[in-house]
Amino acid sequence: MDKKELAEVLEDIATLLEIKGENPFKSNAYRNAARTIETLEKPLEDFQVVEDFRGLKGIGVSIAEKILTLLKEGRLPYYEQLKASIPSGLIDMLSIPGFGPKKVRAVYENLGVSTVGELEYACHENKLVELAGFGAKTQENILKGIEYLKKSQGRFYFHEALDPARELCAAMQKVGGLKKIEIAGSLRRFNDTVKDIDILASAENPHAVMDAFVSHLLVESVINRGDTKCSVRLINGINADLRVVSEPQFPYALMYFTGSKAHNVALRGRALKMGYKLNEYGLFPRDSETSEFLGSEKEVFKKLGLAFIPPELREDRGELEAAESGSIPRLVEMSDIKGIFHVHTPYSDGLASIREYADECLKRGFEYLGVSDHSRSATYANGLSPERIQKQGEEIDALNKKIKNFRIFKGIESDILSDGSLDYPDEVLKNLDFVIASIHSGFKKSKEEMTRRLIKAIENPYTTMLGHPTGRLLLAREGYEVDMEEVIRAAAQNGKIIELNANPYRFDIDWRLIRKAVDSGVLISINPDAHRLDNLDYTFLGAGMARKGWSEARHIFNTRSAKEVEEYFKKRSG
Ligand code: DGT
Ligand code: CA
Ligand code: ZN
Repeated sequence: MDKKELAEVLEDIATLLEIKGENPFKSNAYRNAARTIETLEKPLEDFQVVEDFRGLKGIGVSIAEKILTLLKEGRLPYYEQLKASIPSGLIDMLSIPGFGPKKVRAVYENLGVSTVGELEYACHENKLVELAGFGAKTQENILKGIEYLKKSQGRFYFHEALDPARELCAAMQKVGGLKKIEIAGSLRRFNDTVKDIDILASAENPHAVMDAFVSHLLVESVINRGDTKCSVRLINGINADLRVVSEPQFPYALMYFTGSKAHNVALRGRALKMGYKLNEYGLFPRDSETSEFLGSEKEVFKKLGLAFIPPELREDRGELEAAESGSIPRLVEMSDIKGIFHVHTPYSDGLASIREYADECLKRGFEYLGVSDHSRSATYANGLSPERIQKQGEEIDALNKKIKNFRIFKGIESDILSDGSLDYPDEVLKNLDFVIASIHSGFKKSKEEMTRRLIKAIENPYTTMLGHPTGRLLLAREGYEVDMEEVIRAAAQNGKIIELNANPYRFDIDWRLIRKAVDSGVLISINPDAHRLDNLDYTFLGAGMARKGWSEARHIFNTRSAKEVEEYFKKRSG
């Protein structure tokens, strides 16, 4: 058990106690202990007896004993009994956005509601309108939350599926006689979330490939296995399907299983008009049972009078027309990206130092780095006072002198305050190279107010880019309500950049809106929003999402060279 897991158990205990309505001091004690453990500097090995915890904030004898039991035995009877003492449906309810332990307890005690389904029913019967602490508006929000939960259930974050999919493919690649292997489905199309992993292979010996698949370390159980298809459940809960087809069938099957369904339907319709039947087995001239023999997707598209359509664009959003008229864009690639903005250092809530980020950027072939810690209103994230901005600036100046062929830009991620203004006076902002303006609090305003607030931030002459413009957290929280088309228009008018926050829990701005933004002439910056070194990997995911939004290199701000970026910033500050 590591610190994080330990902290999670303590946090869970606090939540369970709250649901049970026990003394708030008790649940707070566990919550504080969780925080202490999470930020502990000493290794857990240093804690062997209760005395070792002396002096640690929030950890008394009773909690210390429980921690020791967890560390020694990997389980805690107290925790297990606590869990068993309340209906499990109550814990499920906590997944409803905005529905915390106190609300769970209130509906359980007063309405006898103990599952998400019952809660939905109770909302439909207006039972929450009269309940103390609730009301019509809250009831409406709960229903929205349940709707959201239902939609997102059974879906996973993109990177959670991509990493194991790649490992599975790598293992199968080692099997002799393997001809082709590709990830298909929503993963190949770079959807922001996915239901499962689809892999397609062709091989001389399908059974050997399937053996490698089902016996992989990441596989928890085999759901079923036939001659050409098998399905497994991975240890992280994601299902993976492998299909093995003949080599001539491969391009057709790849197209089919890449989807999307809507794209397939449109493509099949086009084929039909041209006198063909198209399916996962082949492309059949009318009245023939023998497929055309075409070696790749590219050739199949060509036969249908189309240029190759990159998988990211296969969503039936005009890609067939573009492929017919030869106007499929040359989509941005990772290799076009020359630097990154938006990293957090220990000055606020990040874990890697400026120097470490710079070295890592150099290693990755980048020319520059833009540091942007949180601003002073973000007290929870240790936001920077003007003095500390100054100090960080001095550190950056020194590093810029020391590190050759690299440039570190000084920035800040400024909170957008509730009235739309930025978090520092102009005297502070004017010394920075760039400002990312983001909303981190006050989500619950009306759509009009939110839109006005964002536009005011965009109009601020010191704002360089708008950070994670809708504030959404995929599978967890819908973004605040905002008229993004108006925001995009304002960004275009004011010559401001919009961030594509490449953190896979956000992917914000949404890919559908990226296309709108670039068509309106707005530059997009693919920002990892890194809080640790390996978060720089997010840049790759962001590039995929930008591709899905039909972006070319010229649409992406950080495909520019360090020199071009410097000039851009200079021109802005006049
Ligand atoms: P997901 O898994 O929900 O994230 O999205 P996909 O697109 O990976 O969907 P999935 O796994 O159900 O199916 C993979 C592909 O197979 C899908 O993109 C298109 C194709 N496909 C599946 N069912 C049908 C169907 O009923 N009709 C057509 N035309 N294609 C289908
Ligand atoms: Ca899929
Ligand atoms: Zn940030």
